[in-house]
Amino acid sequence: MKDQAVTLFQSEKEVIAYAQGIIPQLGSAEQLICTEIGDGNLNFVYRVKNAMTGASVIIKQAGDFARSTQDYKLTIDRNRIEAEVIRYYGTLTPTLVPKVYHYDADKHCYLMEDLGDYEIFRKALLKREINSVFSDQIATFLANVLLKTSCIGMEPMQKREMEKRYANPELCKISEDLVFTDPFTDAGGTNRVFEPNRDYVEREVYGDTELRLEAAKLKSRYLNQSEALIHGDLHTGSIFVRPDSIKVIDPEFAFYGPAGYDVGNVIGNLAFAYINAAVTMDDGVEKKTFLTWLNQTIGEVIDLFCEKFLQGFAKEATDVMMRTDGFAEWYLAGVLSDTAGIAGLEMLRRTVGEAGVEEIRGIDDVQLRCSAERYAIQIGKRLVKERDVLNCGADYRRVLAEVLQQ
Ligand code: SR1
Ligand code: MG
Repeated sequence: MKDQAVTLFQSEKEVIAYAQGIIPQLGSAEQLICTEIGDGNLNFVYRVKNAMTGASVIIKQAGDFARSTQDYKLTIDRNRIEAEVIRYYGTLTPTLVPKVYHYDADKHCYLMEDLGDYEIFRKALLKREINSVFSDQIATFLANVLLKTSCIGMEPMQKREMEKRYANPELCKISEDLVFTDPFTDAGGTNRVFEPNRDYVEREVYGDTELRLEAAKLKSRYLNQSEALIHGDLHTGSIFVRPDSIKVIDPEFAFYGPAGYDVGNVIGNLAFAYINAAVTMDDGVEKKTFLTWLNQTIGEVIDLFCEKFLQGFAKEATDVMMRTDGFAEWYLAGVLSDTAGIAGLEMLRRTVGEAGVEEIRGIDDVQLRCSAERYAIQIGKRLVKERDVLNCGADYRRVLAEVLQQ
């Protein structure tokens, strides 16, 4: 991708004029209100809404730097990848992603459906909202995407074309550093270790040579295992929820990588919600109900994913060799090993690394935050080290229960 001039929208008025030009049905410019609603690390997100009719659209624009840090100069091509991948996922699971209306390479932005009646899952979990469709719908999304973009559901020639189209080296470099390297080396001193836990982190993370070796093996899988068009950053901030529906957003880190990366990110981030609730909620019925649901949900995501993956495999696999008895189970075992390993790495990196999560960094009480971090580190280490024997939902629930002693 050649260098391209990067000019961000300069005012809300400019965004309104732009949106109105692309979608005149929104109404006249005087009726439109624009609000910047981006709360992520990288992009600018605008909602343009007609105050009278309620018609609205979301515009997501990529700049050439991260909002959260100047450490990463970023390609704006990630905006193309994101828009195209949402559209592609939409052909596989139409109800589980937003509709993309328009992509504009010159303005490095795209326009999509406003999911105004949804909320970010991380926020819903922090409000202790129970969602009874999440596990089933995310498992459907994962099984569909991870099968249908892989060598099982796609012809090799098409898959190789897709690998080129979505190579995404700059965004992968961020994950190579933040997920697989810095949490174990603190190279560049960019980790954000909570001072009261520094000795603990130095002993349990930096000082654990077995953990470092397993993280290195997982890094080589990330670099070499071109299995499926993965989302690449499927944490609970990349999922919108409503009581009856979920939508996956933000696949700007998408590339052909190990399928277990996405499943692992979902699990790791659900575990953060679990730890936060376990540590900060007052004992009582609400806490018990929420933790029971979350614990079941973690197990269900794994078990439903396996079920749907194997069902889908039977329908999708056409290659004579891949239809060999035992192949589907062998392939799934590899995905599950990566799932546990990545869930563990996500927990470690979001605790000690540069990019944290609100469930940990938002805990004000020093003692409670220390406890939450230690739980996350211990769960993370076990998931990484025991990844080859964590094969079903009950295995994850057991690890959670053993570490939190609940
Ligand atoms: C510099 S980007 C930091 C983090 O935010 C994104 O959502 C990814 O998780 C990345 O690691
Ligand atoms: Mg994101």
